[in-house]
Amino acid sequence: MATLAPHRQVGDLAGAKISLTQFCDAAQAQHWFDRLHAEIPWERHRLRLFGREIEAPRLSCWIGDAHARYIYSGTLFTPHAWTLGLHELRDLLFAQCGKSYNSVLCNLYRDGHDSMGWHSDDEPELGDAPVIASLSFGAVRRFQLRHRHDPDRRLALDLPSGSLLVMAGRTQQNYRHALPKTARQAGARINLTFRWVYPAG
Ligand SMILES: O=C(O)CCC(=O)C(=O)O
Ligand SMILES: [Mn+2]
Repeated sequence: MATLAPHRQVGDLAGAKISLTQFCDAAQAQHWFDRLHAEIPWERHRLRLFGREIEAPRLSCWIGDAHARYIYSGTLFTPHAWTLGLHELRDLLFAQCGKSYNSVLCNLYRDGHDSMGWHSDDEPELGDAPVIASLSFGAVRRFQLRHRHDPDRRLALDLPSGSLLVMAGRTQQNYRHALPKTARQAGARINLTFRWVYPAG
């Protein structure tokens, strides 16, 4: 796997452990995009934000082993069963990175208006130092990361189709990340964040 250069890196990213590599080539990425677009039962998730319920600005689906229940934005998600394609990708990630995952949050950004706000994936069921593997297929979108307290520690990466971003170590404790809207013309993009969820209790 080739290592891609970060698009822009500002300041010192101490306390974050991030790597960006190419998972597959452009033709394979297009194949995965088409297959996952058709195969995943996309849903409109409702999120709780500052006491109000809003519709998430993207389509999503929580998929995983039956016990991999996950509370996200104040809502408990019981996983859908693995699709064949996602199961295959889970096995490929294990072969390439040696990491096992029991769940994946799938997001479909239909165009540049769809987005994800600033957050950390720091729910207790992910453990202290989760290793989150994020695969992107389709339109290139900018991913931003910034330290919780130090504005000089931030990073912006344009994530190409077929890329694999891994966030590990104390990244979630120390940083937040986001996928902002873009005014530029953008086609659809699928992002998969593979996670290991510890069973409740
Ligand atoms: O779409 C992305 O690249 C980020 C997705 C993300 O942060 C998440 O699913 O928690
Ligand atoms: Mn996230």
